[in-house]
Amino acid sequence: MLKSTHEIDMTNCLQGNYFDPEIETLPREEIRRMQLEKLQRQAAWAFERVPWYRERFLALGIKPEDIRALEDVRRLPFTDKQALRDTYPFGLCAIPLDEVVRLHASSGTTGKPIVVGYSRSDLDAWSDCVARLAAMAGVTRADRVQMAFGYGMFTGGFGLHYGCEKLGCMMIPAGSGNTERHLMMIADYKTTVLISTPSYALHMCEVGESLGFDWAKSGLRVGLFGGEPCTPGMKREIERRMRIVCTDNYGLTEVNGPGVSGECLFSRDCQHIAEDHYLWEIIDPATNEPLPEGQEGELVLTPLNKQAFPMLRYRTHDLTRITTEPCGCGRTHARMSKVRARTDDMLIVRGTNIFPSQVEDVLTGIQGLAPHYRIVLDNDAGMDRVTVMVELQPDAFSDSFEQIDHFRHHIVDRLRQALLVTPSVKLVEPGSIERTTGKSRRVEDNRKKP
Ligand code: DLL
Repeated sequence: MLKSTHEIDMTNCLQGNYFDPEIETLPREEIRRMQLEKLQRQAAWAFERVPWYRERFLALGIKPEDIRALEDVRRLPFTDKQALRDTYPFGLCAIPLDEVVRLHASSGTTGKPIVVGYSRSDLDAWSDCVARLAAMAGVTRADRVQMAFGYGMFTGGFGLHYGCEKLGCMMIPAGSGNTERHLMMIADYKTTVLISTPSYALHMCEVGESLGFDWAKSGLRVGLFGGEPCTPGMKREIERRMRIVCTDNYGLTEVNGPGVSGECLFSRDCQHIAEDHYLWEIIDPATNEPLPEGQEGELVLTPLNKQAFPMLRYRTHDLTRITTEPCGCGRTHARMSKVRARTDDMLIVRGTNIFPSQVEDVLTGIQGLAPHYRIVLDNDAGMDRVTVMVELQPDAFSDSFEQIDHFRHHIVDRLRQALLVTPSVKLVEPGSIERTTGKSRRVEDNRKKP
């Protein structure tokens, strides 16, 4: 049976496939009432049990009782990665360590990882959030879900595993790597749902195609992708090649892991935030002031049910915008737009600010380019230089030097218009940019500091 993008079976994806309908369709005033109660409880919990928070409350001259309205969240202190580093490994823990039943960690770019612990009830709440996002993407208990994240300190593997298991799916814990074995399992076990980063899914497409794997004949129908940005171009590409519905889910270790938000099949470019578990704010990262609904800014999250490692106003550094407008799926929880950039991934090149997502937008809009690229920065010649290395699609390859060079100039022009900086462009052979089984690394900054 041939599946085309238009023939994708959406039966399970339509309205009604809720994990917890009562909570997911709660009127907004009731969501806010519930959030306030939980916020008051979390503030008191952190104040009473974590010296780091108590000190911050006292320094700000506030007490948990000062939280009388949801807007009072702004009176609470922010938490950031540095707080977790300063208190490494267990300084932010609010319960006796013998009640912590799991640890996860996220590797930072420098030094020690940040560590978070979970109580039994934290794990329960976490898997509810994940079961919900899977249901939103149309996954049901009839699905066979193949895991391509590693089972390790990264929250992706265990987090999505236990959530989908809670939904009642058949979990296939294949783990990361060994793409050929993944393909064999998809075929033999009639896997219907794949969990991975979007970049690994693209890599799977390539390996599959090189081995003659017939995606149309596979039973795969949904991708639960996350852990890194998925551009509209990547999404289209994966849907076309794997012939599946490609959905995106978002989360971060500090506030549990995956499960903060997930995509429903009505508003494909947004993700519903689990508002009974997370209070969100959008702030201007430069002034820390709140921004009006709909405006892009930094997402700040306060988990509302976290026992072991409570986090108040965690600065995610992720840029997004949020709407509370009703959604066609019937869910009332707010929706965040896809995270495309972080406040800290901005590159300053000769005084001009560049986001890697701007480069990606240009490249994915040009026919003949594969969605595999790398931005390399250096200052060997005394001045910042940007080189964009990008792969050609096999059918865009040409023996004519003039033709390739003309194409390259066209890409340089398009990048210059978007970035206001002129990069060098290197067109490289299909398959030559390193593939990863996890999150992809797009930027290589080799600039020497003065
Ligand atoms: O990546 C948790 C996760 C695992 C989410 C699997 C979804 C699926 P960390 O390793 O702590 O946790 O990285 C968190 O990754 O602040 C974002 O910058 C980025 N990120 C995660 N999911 C998405 C997404 C996990 N769907 C950091 N879109 C976050 C864009 C994402 N960025």
